[in-house]
Amino acid sequence: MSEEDAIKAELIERARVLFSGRIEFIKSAPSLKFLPDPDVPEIAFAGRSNVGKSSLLNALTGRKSIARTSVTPGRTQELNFFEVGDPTVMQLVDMPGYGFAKAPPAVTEQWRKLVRDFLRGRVVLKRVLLLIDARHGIKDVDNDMMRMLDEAAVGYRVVLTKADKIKAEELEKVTAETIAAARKRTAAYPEVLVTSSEKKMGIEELRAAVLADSEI
Ligand SMILES: Nc1nc2c(ncn2[C@@H]2O[C@H](COP(=O)(O)OP(=O)(O)O)[C@@H](O)[C@H]2O)c(=O)[nH]1
Ligand SMILES: [Mg+2]
Repeated sequence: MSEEDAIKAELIERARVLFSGRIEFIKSAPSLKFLPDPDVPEIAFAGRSNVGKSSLLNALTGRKSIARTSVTPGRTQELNFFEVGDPTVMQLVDMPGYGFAKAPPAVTEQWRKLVRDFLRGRVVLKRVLLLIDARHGIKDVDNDMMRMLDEAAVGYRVVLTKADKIKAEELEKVTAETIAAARKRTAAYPEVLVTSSEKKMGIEELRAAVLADSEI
């Protein structure tokens, strides 16, 4: 095994142990005044409603319902915080989904303010994982989100979800297109993670990335 592979294997194992241990829901914050104290590094998860964010959080933590998988997408407008580790070494933040077609303008505006203020003001925020449905690729609403992240200068990784839903050649194409789009962005990591919560694909790598990002 090369030294690089050994380092990677060590990180994957540490991440596996960490995420199989204590993970606890702390609170929902409907506005910034309800945020928990900024004591530990945070990694946030963002994406369109129905992108598979709750499922990915559940797969990441190996639990069935740490994050509720929704039947009515686009309803929650809160930031949900989860502590990881004992003692706590990081917090995961489940950000409210966006791009819900039926959302009234006032709800969209409230979402925008909450997310923008959080991204700009949260000093412990180490990275955002921006989830993109592999079937659809990057949409206008995702470009809006990427622009907000670039403007807030918050580093982010693009994560393709539901990779099991499309054929291998389609996945290859959407992955290449997504990498090309990420490379044009100022704050995006130049690689993408390809995942399926359903098939547990890419989950080890995702865990390792989250742990590594929390330690930067
Ligand atoms: N086939 C497949 N379906 C998925 C996957 N991840 C999520 N889904 C489904 O997509 C829908 C939305 O998932 P959810 O996690 O609630 O999305 P959220 O709104 O982004 O939190 C649900 O019906 C899930 O079962 C996946 O990796 N593969
Ligand atoms: Mg959800």
